[in-house]
Amino acid sequence: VPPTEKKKGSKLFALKTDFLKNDEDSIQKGILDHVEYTLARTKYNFDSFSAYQGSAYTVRDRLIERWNETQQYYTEKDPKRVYYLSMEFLMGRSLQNAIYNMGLKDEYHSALLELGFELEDLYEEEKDAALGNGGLGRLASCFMDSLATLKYPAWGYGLRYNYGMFEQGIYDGYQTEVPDYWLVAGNPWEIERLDVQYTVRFYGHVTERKSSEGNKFDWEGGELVQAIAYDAPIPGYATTNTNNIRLWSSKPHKEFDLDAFNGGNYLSAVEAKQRSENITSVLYPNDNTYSGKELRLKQQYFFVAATLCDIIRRFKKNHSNWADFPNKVAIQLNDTHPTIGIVELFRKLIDEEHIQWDEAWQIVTKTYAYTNHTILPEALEMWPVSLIENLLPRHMQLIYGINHRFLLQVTQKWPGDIGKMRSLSIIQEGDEKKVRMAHLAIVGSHCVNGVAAMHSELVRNAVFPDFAALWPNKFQNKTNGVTPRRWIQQANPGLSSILNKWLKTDKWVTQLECVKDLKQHINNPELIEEWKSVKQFNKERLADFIHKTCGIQVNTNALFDVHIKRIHEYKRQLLNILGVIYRYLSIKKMSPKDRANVVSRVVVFAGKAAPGYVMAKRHIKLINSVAEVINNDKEVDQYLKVVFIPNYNVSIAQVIVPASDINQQISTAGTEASGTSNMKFTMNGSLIIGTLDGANVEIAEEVGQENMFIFGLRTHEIAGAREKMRQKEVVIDSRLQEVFLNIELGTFGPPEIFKPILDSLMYNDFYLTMQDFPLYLDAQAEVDALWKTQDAWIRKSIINTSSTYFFSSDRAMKEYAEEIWNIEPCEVETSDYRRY
Ligand code: GPU
Repeated sequence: VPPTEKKKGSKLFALKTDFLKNDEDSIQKGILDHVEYTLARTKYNFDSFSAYQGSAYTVRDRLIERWNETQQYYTEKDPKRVYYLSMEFLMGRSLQNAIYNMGLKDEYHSALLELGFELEDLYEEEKDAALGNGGLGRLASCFMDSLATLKYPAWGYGLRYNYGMFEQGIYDGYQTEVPDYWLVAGNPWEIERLDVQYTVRFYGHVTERKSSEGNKFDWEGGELVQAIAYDAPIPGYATTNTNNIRLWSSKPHKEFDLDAFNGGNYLSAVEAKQRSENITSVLYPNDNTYSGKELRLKQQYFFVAATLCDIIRRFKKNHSNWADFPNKVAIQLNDTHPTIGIVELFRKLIDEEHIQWDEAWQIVTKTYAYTNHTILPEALEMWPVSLIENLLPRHMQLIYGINHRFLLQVTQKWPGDIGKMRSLSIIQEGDEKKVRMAHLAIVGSHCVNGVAAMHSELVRNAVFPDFAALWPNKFQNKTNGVTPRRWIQQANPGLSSILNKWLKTDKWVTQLECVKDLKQHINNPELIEEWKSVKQFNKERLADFIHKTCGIQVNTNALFDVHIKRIHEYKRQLLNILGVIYRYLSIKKMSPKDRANVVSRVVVFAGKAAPGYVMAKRHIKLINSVAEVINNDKEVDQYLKVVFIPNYNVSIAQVIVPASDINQQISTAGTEASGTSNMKFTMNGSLIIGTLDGANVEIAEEVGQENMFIFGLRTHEIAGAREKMRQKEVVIDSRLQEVFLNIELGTFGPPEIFKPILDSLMYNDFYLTMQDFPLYLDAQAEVDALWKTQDAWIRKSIINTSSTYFFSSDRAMKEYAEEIWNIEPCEVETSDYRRY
């Protein structure tokens, strides 16, 4: 062919179907190539960690292909997209998830076996990505898995913290915190995008300029910081669709202050620039509490400023009419953390795009929706006006304007009612004026949702009743969900095989409603036997882990009683450990004959306390002190063991959840917004001992209360019970008195250590631990009774698993897509025939 006839790019087009092959040999070659050319090690001799890395890079290659195909396809089709803005993504490990979702488990298994490695062992080489605290961050990750699996055009946006959730150690029973510099081991799951960078401004001043079309405002000066994008591909299950989580990292901006450098102080000028990197240094380790630090506000603004630049750039590729923006873009705020993004979009529309106030505000509110994750007052974010004024002067002006117009609406609805104005205002008056971020989020969104039916009721009727009266249609419920891929298929292979066998299909992985059919076989002794042996296998796996990490030998025939979550007074680990003490004292007092009837238990705790949360840390110390005494008491050896597993994280949860017989969901009624571990446990056939709080209520509706152990005060009884407590009318249960007495007498170590805990109960038992204590013991007695009839227990366990359809994050994401975002699936028509 003469050169002139060669079409530009024709070679590239011909290559378009030339994807990496997924057979065993190609994968194996890929692994060896990465060991040699990416890791620069010899392929004739490498260790497990290198094998993990090599495997991860081959997976990454395949993810990148799919990612490119997906994004190209979305660009072509231009569907409405959803952007999930979250300060936290608690991803855990990625290798197993990606291999399973791409359907390449067998290929990887045999490719690695020939190289001398077990795929399952390599999973353990991976460090958890822990860019989140707890439920809220893990929810975001489950949602991302479901969005990709359901083929929704979705993006996650967040921050790439250099330090994730701290690593917890336990020394002398106390929690210690070690920074989690997770990137030191390298991160094959991220793609650095040096071509995607934006500049973010802080501080500075606003200049008003007169103009014929009204005055213009310029935000100038201050400090500039650079945001760099890092992408993590999110593969859907059994689909080419591969979405993206884009995380921002802060870097010094190239512009510098010449005077500072010329002033002869070069080193300190460099140092000043270097400080911009601090913004994305560390994840704030608070769960359900507001910390009020300026750096946190900087993180929030940095996050949304970069994200909006990116979203708008993508929108502008195909559109020039701003009225189309809400038809192409839905933005979901994961709690109030990214709420300043409402003002940022508004600022860009007004100051940069020169759109009129009312029209701009319409665009903003049609675009945003806000999810509330807690009603605990200490978690509600309220930034001092002075802080925002200084850091984001233009935003503060706009917030005043937004509030002014909003309060006009309030006056129209309730003329002359100053009280209503005061309580609804975005600005809280007082010695120090504050911006109520939840109010700003409600005013700036078209939809506000809670995360479980009961929680959404409380959001509407107890926390924001006036907003609900003003905008009754704005409030919705979207009960949380968790992904059955990670939490059944990957975490519990034994259960997966049972499901595949008895349902005669593996469709349940994406259509969890299939598990209902398991109920037909509930009385089949073969199923019951298989169920028992899978649970036994999982318990042995956990027992090994406990032995490795804590040096404690536990009896795998015992009932595994599990309480794993952040340590918080409202979650009441204290109620549990006080119950354990009572159990211990009872066994000690028993005759040998009575002891023969005792149900052996292994009580497992795990969870981190915020480093500044003194009381929660004391609860950890109490648990460990009690464990120490019990585990070293030969007399109770076969009946009771207490284990605190340190450094709880996603991958540890994947081992604990499938091994549990019962799980504790015992928050004071009305305090836990939803809970999501309750869903994971139920899927894995663990029975809940719990209060009617959060999603437990809906789990009880699906599973049936007779298949759980529900106890305790109800939400509507809480106010009365608190009043009773304040009036000192509570009679302390005699069994609890005995527990207190033993703590005070030093049975579990120097009593002064635990005095603050007992005092907190005696002077202000806000979470009503004492009033629920007798009811809790009754429920635990029921647990023991049922355990003695193993087949009845197993049947209830099967019923739990088979009733969990509703708690799949697939269901949750469909509801969000249809009822809030108005988006549709956009299935990639893959150009590679070999895939799906
Ligand atoms: N949650 Br607010 C967190 O994990 N961290 C937070 O800062 C806030 C809420 C949790 C809720 O406590 C839990 O009940 C809920 O299931 C979860 O968010 C996801 O909605």
